[in-house]
Amino acid sequence: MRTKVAIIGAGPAGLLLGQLLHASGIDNIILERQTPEYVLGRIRAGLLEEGTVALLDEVGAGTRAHREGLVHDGIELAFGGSRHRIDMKAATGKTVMIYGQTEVTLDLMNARNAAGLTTIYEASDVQPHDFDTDHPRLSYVKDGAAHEIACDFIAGCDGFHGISRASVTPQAIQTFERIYPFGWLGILSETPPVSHELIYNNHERGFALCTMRSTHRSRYYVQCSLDDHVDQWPDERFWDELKRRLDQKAVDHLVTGPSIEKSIAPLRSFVAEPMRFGRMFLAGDAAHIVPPTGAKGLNLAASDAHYLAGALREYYDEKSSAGIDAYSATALARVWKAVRFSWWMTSMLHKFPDTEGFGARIQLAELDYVVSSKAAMTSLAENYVGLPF
Ligand code: FAS
Ligand code: PHB
Repeated sequence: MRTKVAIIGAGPAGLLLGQLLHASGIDNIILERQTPEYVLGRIRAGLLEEGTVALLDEVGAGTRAHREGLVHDGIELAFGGSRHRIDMKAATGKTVMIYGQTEVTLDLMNARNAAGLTTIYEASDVQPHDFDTDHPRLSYVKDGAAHEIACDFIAGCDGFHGISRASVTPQAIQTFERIYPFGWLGILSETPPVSHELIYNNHERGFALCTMRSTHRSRYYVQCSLDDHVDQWPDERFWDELKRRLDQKAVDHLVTGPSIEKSIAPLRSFVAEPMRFGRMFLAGDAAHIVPPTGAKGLNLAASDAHYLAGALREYYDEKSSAGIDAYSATALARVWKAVRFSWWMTSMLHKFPDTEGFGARIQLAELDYVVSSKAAMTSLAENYVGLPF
């Protein structure tokens, strides 16, 4: 088999890249190790920047998001027993959209199928080869048979635990990492959200986030120990702990119900540099991970896909390598700003082992400054709605 761009991974990065390339007439094939159902079953992000929605529109996969997504003008920060609204639309003219990653992935899968593009699911032992030559290729196994795909370029969109970054010689890559001493325990429930916008809570017992997937499906997170296991958190314990971290108005409006999904995600900041190795490029979680506090993970996957598709379009249409030569630096410039913002939000809102005294006062001073300064609120808002591509 031969294609121009061989993509590893059918998550948001791979699927969006595939559609952007298709829109430019650039042939591509996606290899995915899981089934479509497994990929759709992963409950992850829920908030889209306007730029991400615009990319879905660009590839003809935004219709349902506009119909079903919830457009939010602001968020609330709760600390010290009171809530403070950050009016992001007033500060930036931009909004965000609540629309689950599962739905984004489904819409992109449907767009890809409608275009008759090739996605090989349950492809095992995917291996990138010779990406430091002009003849890169992918090998994989499907139904017990070995296969190869010759290509011009490889896009590693295979997430944090994928094969693409792992295939780079250690001397050629530099990584930067911060692992946080806690995780997020998330629950999905068919209950109306506690508020019409998101509430980020700094509490002495730990962080809590009230978010949603629709007007009848809520998503809540509480900061938990890395030693915790989901089995230790029956629904009743989750709801009790959440109530202890929310202000009274939120507690009064909270509708509890059985969990339809419950999981614990560890939090880390991670960046691999560069994001290009000869004829192999990394995009999305394959290259970087952010703590979900800033809602950036999925949106960074989208901006990487945007940059990489533009670079490859320039290569094929204008016979110029300027775009692909600049891809890594261009993508990393936006990645690091999002990594900084996600680290800052996480540092400001979570209970850290050493924040009993001085650290806790600094957090409250930071929060008090943010909600009482137009400049500080605008800075938070412009990062949250998404910096320009
Ligand atoms: P993905 O991990 O989504 O997709 C990679 C794909 O590659 C997967 O389908 C995988 O099966 C496939 N793959 C891996 N190795 C392969 C191989 N060797 N061969 C073939 N295929 C392979 N972000 C937010 O903004 N907000 C959140 O609340 C949030 N919560 C999260 C919770 C969890 C538990 C996790 C893990 C992430 C969360 N994220 C969140 C971040 C998440 O949304 C990612 O940013 C997003 O999935 C990135 O998309 P991709 O880069 O496509 O990676
Ligand atoms: C979510 O809806 O899952 C979500 C929203 C905002 C975040 C993190 C998660 O910062």
